[in-house]
Amino acid sequence: MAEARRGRTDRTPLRRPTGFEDQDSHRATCASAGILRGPVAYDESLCSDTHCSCLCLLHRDSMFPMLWVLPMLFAPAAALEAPRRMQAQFAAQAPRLEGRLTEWQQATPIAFSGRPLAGHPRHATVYALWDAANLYLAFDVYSSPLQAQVREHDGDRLWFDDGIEFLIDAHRDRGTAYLPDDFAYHINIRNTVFDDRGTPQGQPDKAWNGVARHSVHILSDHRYLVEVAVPWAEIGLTPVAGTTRLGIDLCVNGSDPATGAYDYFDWCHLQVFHDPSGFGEMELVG
Ligand SMILES: [Ca+2]
Repeated sequence: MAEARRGRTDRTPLRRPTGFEDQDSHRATCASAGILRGPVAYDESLCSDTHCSCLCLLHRDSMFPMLWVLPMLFAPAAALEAPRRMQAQFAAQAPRLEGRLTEWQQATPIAFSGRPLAGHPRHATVYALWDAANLYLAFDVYSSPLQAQVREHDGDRLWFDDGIEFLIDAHRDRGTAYLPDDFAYHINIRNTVFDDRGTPQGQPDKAWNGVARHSVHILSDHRYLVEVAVPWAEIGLTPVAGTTRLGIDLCVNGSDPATGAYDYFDWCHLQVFHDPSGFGEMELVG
């Protein structure tokens, strides 16, 4: 995933991929690690482009050891902000995941947006509900013309398809390591999933497969709805209104079918996605 909130000071330095010997393998390593996926991360010109943080690390260490420090010294106020917050409302009636937005009106939605992609505006509204069995999320997304290629579970490059992601830090540790209480779902508009969970070593493991229920409804050429029910047993918490809080980020991926241009936008403006220190917070209410 790619740029946003440059010069953050509220996190440890970007995770350095290891084992790369040239720029192509470096990019591949970043991609497989889920780091800095974005249009800039795959542009051949990026080795000299400060928009590509993964490649900047290469340059930072070898060529410009001081220049990259300066933006961090003058980080915008947003970098010092408290975590973003949202609420999940208790669901008097569980949503059926059948594409009915009316079932989500009991929630307090949040909205976030991205840069236009191929001239098309992009934004998302996310609804969160809960009951004793599940945490429920619904993503109502507007984007460029929709496309998706990946049909295999845990298929490579699924995040280049139109689709959504959410990442959860169940214990709200807000650490930089991606631990076993941290997990992520990527769901493209074919309703295909790439899911992973953290390990004791702090790395995402795509061999983990979750059991969340999910559905996708295409509402127009530019709009779709993804609904998800994540069991609390999978999250590893017993939900309590007014007490339970999760670390969470919400993301939308998209590629323009005419140009192939890719971009994402996320609620928390993460720079490294498998890094719970940048996640926002969700409180259960109701
Ligand atoms: Ca998996």
